[in-house]
Amino acid sequence: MAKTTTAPARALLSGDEAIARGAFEAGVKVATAYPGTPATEILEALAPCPEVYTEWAPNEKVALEVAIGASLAGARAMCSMKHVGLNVASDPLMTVSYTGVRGGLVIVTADDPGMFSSQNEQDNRHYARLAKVPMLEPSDSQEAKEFAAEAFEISEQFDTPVIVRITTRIAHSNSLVTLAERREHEPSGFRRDPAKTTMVPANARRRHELVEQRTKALAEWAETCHLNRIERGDKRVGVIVSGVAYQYVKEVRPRASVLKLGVTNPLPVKLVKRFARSVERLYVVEELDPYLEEQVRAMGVKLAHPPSAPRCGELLPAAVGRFLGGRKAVAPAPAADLPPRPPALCPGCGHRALLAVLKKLKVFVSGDIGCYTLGVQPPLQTMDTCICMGASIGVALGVEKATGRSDNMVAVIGDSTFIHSGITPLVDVVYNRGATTVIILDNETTAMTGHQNHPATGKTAAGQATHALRMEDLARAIGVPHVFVVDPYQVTETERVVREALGRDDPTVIIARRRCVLLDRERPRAPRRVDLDKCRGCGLCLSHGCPAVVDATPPGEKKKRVEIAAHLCAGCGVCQALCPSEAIEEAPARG
Ligand SMILES: Cc1ncc(C[n+]2csc(CCOP(=O)(O)OP(=O)(O)O)c2C)c(N)n1
Repeated sequence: MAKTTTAPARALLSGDEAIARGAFEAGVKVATAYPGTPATEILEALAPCPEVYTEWAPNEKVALEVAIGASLAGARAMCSMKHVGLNVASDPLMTVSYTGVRGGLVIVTADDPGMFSSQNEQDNRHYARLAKVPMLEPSDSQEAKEFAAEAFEISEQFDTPVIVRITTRIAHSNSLVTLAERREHEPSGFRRDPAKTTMVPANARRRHELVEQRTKALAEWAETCHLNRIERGDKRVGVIVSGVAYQYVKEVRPRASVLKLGVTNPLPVKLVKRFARSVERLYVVEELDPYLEEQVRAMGVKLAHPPSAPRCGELLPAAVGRFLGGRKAVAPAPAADLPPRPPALCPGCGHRALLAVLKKLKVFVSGDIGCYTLGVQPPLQTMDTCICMGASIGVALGVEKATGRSDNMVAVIGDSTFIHSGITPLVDVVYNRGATTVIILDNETTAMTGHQNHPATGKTAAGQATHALRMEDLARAIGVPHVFVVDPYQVTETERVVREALGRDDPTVIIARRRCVLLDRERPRAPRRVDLDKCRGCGLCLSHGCPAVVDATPPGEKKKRVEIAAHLCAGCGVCQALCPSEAIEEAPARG
């Protein structure tokens, strides 16, 4: 990003990078985020820019609060997150709508229709209506850049935070973007004005009235705003559309008339009605919920199709083609002959070692979100619940309080997730006299989203050294009476510590610390091999699902034959520790 400050004319950017670029050019001063696919790359693109303060916040709520503070000090501020992150940040969102802003405040939500990497596919367009703030939806990278920059102007003009919503297809598709220079925007500084910024009931009541007036003013502005446009074509078919669905409509019905909405809250009622009158058959094409459709029908506008139900999964051009009856969309060539490749924990992953111990102990596992959630798959199958980030500890406590047992369930949670939202439920366990065993799977990074730093890594988003939170000290300060740090590669010791924790009637925190193998590739360990003379073929080494440990039993042979793929083996020694026949050993170094 910094390289492009003296702008070359055009660059191929993903939607995420384009949003970062738009904010950069608009003079954003403070950019905050918590990682989450498909939004992570927005902050990653801004982090190297010395002109912008960037931070990975502990969670999305804090990220938004920091951005709000910057805005109230007159700086342009942006906060980005994946769709479920907005649930976490929804508390400040609802009230910053009332306070409004000083410097432009832009909130980016990246939704994930089709759930490429999410636990649900909620449609965050509803948040804009709920919070009564404007929402912009770009349809490609050029628009992503322009809309992000424009969002700061709208924010300042209407004294409101502005949501920019993208989806995975926009976030991760690349298209050409015209670049411009950065325009600096100097913060005006913080000013005392509690009637605007201190939301006690008396002030909030007055601000709510202003919010309603603002929505009316925004709706009027949306009627003529250039982000909404009519593309005149065949007047027999008209389509109201926004976001990535616009591209699909252009692909399957290139000659149809289109009302392309860049502003999807509030809707321009007069413009919609005018467009409706100008075409014979009117359709609304959208992904997930009938968000636009219901509002258009509520305007009294007649559509050419029956009312839609909320749709599950991603909208694809073929479905749009069937709906509009247009040109057949070009479908990607089927990949029927490719073997399935489900995501798997890496060879040498410390999470696998810990999960193998839990599998052996046959305990229920109250799970959380991170790489370790892959433990739900065979052969480990050690993940019994997964709701949202940070839920593992509260859910385990709830099971314990309902059943009166704490000896058959543990909560597992990653280091980044623990800091995100696992600390308060741990306080709950101690405060409410639980006996939960909490295992923090500490791989010293946020691995699942691409190795972002967090408050326990000792590095900021921009790579500066900083204080590293010590989770063991934090657990003790919360009042957890038993706190242990184990190395999950030490399988026997780990099993002993977990067993003892399950037997206690007060809480235990076990930090299973083993750095992510992908961070340590430069420090290879000796691979293992199987001594076939000693191997009894029990197959226990296969039970933890390491991709390097391969079932090579020839067809028709009864006794299992296991081989270790030297090119995959990370040398963690976990299979060796699990082997009851001592048949696994270090492979001799190659000469
Ligand atoms: C509210 C919310 N924000 C962000 C995400 C995306 N996300 C899923 S897991 C995860 C963190 C994983 O890190 P960690 O807990 O350290 O586990 P690891 O993947 O390193 O094993 C993130 C950021 C999410 N699912 N929900």
